[in-house]
Parts: sequence; structure tokens; C-alpha cells
Amino acid sequence: MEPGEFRPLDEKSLIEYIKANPHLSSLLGNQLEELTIKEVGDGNLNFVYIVSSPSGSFVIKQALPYIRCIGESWPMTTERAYFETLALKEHGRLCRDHVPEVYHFDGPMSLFAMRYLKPPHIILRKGLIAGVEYPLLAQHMSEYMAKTLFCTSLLYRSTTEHKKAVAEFCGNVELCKHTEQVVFSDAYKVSPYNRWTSPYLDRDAEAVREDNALKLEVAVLKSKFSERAQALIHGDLHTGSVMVTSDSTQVIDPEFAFYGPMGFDIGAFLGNLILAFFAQDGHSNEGNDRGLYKQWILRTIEDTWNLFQKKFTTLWNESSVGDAYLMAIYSTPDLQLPVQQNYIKDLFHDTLGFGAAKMIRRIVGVAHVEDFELIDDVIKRAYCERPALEFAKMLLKERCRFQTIDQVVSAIKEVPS
Ligand code: ADP
Ligand code: SR1
Ligand code: MG
Repeated sequence: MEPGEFRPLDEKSLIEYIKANPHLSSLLGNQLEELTIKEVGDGNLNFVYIVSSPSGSFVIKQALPYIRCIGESWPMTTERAYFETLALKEHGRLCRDHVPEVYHFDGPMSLFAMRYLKPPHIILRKGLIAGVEYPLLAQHMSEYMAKTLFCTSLLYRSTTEHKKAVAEFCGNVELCKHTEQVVFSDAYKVSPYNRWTSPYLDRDAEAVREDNALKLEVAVLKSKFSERAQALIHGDLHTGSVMVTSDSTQVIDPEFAFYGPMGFDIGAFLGNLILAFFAQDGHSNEGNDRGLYKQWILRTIEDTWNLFQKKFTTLWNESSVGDAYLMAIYSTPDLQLPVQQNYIKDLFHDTLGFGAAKMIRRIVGVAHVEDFELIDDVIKRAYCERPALEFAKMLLKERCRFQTIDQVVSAIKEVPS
């Protein structure tokens, strides 16, 4: 094996790779004879291996030069592993409790090693499908989002620090272009990649493509996504990017990270919770109508936003050292409060708009979510997807009429099911 050259690994060749790397070997207590390696990647893009020995463990994630769930026909830069590592390190520094530690990075091989999130950690989306409540989820996710977003914004950073970091993450352009295409464009036009629960949603997908008011609003969001370097965002913060137990919440998979609008992260998380809500009827059975669970999801949506807003404002009050709102001008009570209120109001409307766009792309775009896909009965699936799509279209177009998250939750409750 030549060092410094890219080669895709498999469960066998990874053993040789680890043996040739003293740091990785030492993480396994140098017990390489009793190594187990298992590929577990169930995400859309990459290959993920769990590596364990009797004395240690880690996860290796490798990016191949294409999108895994589509195949080699959709090439994708392997540099994404570099940006994922960079974002994990930066977000981990700011929020140690909710981001796995990175142990190793290999640029030419487009791979990195990180902490293995052991069972009972599971992907949040799977827990939501199974109907499991996570009492600390809102607390943890609001903390993660408040810390990572506030501390990488101009509310906390100097213009010089901020511009330098923005410039570095501009290198993640291919992943940004991918999101521009699949979230903000393809769903609104005919695209060979689009799919939906056909024939039941044929007319609904067509209605999205014919909705000019919707297209005007999504253009506003696309422009904000491409042009606003507000903070270092995760960039793909759906419920498949969070691993949970009843007392631990870990955010993985920030390969789409770049300096973008904060609302794209908060919206991704809340929008995916709303999808989980609408999917519940498809997972109900005689023993459990999922009624109580739906209420828990709605409470979690409300708590996440309200706690985020509180924590973000507290950080602002305690550490307003950035160049955006200079203390010398804005520290007086008659300015500080309105400045914060305006900022949070805009962020709330961005959150709703981006959250709605993320819902729409998961119903009529290329990549769908297991919340709906695991509903085997396609008529039942379409029956869950249609109200979710209708709600998302309304939310995207009318986001600015909502003042509070409980108004949004009330609107969800009013959707006939
Ligand atoms: P992709 O970039 O392809 O979306 P993910 O980062 O989402 O890949 O990881 C795919 C799967 O690998 C996850 O759904 C999870 O099951 C597993 N996984 C990823 N990172 C870890 C980790 N640190 N610990 C345990 N399992 C992990
Ligand atoms: C082909 S689109 C694959 C999607 O999976 C990732 O999680 C991103 O959301 C991306 O858009
Ligand atoms: Mg993923």
C-alpha cells in the first residue's frame, strides 16, 4: 500500500490500514488480533465502519468519489471528509457534550476516525419511528445549536476571524451546490432524480411545480442560503444526523458544513420533527394509536425553539464580544432588547422557511426519509405525506405571519388527518 494515495477500503483492507497506523492501533490497545470490523453506513453518502478490539473502539468514515445511495453516476468530491472533520472539531470545541471526538484524519484517503457512539445510541429518526420519547432531546439540541451558531457568528467573533473561517469553508462549494440543487431547485421543476409516492401524489408533485407563490418564496430562501455567511452551520441537521439514548444526544455527519444561515440548521431539525409527526399515523397499530407520542413530538418542537431562543439570548447577553453589534453602541436597554428581538424574529422566520423547504424536498425530491418510506402500505403512506406537504407549502409561503412556535404547533394540530 502506497501512503498518500486514495483507495476505497473495505472490511478487510481496513485492518491493514489500522495496522500501519500506530495511533489508531494504540486506540485499540494494540490488540489487533481480535479485531472486529463492520460496515454500518446506512446514510446516503459514505461508508462507515465500526472497529473494535477487547480494549478499545472507534468509527472510521470514508468518502468515496460519488454519492453512495445513487452510485457512481452522481460524482461527489471526496474533500467532504476534510470539511466534515473540520466542522466536527470546531463544533466539538464549542459543544463538547454533543459532538463525538475526532481521533484521526487522512486527507488523501478521505477518511477520519471518531468516537464510536455505542449502543444503546441509535439514530434519532429510528427512535422517532419506533415511538420512543427522549426527555432531554430539546434541552440538548437547543444547547448544541445555540453554542455552535452563536459562537461562530459575528455576535461573538471579530470580522477578521469570521472572514478567515468563511473563506476556509467556501472550499466546501460542491456540497453547497448539491443542497442548492436538491433542496431549492429540483423539487420545483421536472428533474430525473425527483420521485414521490406515485400515482397517489402525482397531482401533488405537479401542484408544487405549478405554485408560483411557492417558487417566489423558495427563491428568497435559496438566495439567503447561498449568500448569507451568518454562522458555521452543520448543513444537514436532520434527525438522521443525531444519535441518541435517553440521556445522551450526539450530532454526527456535518459534511455539508459551511458559513450559511443559522435558520437552515434549526429548520432542518424542526422540519424533520414535523415530518416525524405526520408519519406517526402510518406507524400506529391497534395497541397504540401514537396519539400521546404525537403530543410529545409537538412539545419537543416547541421546547427546542423556546430553549434555543433563551440560550442564544443568554449567550448574547453574557458574551457580546463580536463585531456585529458593538457594545459601545448597543448595550443600552433601549437598544439591546429591540436589536435582539429583531434578530430572533428574522431567525424564527428563516427557521420556518428552511424547515418547510426541507420537508418538501423529502416528499417530492430525490432523497426521502424512512419516517414515510417504512410505511409499507403506499396508500397509507401517501395519506400521511399529503398533509405534511400541504402544511409545508403553507408554512413556507406564510412563515412571516407566525410570531411564536406555539402558533406553528397550533397550525399543525389543525391539519385534518
Ligand atoms: P452519511 O454521511 O452517509 O449520511 P452518517 O454520518 O449519517 O453517513 O453515518 C451513517 C450511519 O453510520 C449512521 O446512521 C450511524 O448508524 C452510523 N454512525 C455514524 N457515525 C457513528 C458513530 N460515531 N458512532 C456510531 N455509529 C455511527
Ligand atoms: C442524493 S441526495 C442525498 C441527501 O442525503 C444527505 O443527507 C443530504 O441531505 C443530501 O441532500
Ligand atoms: Mg447522514
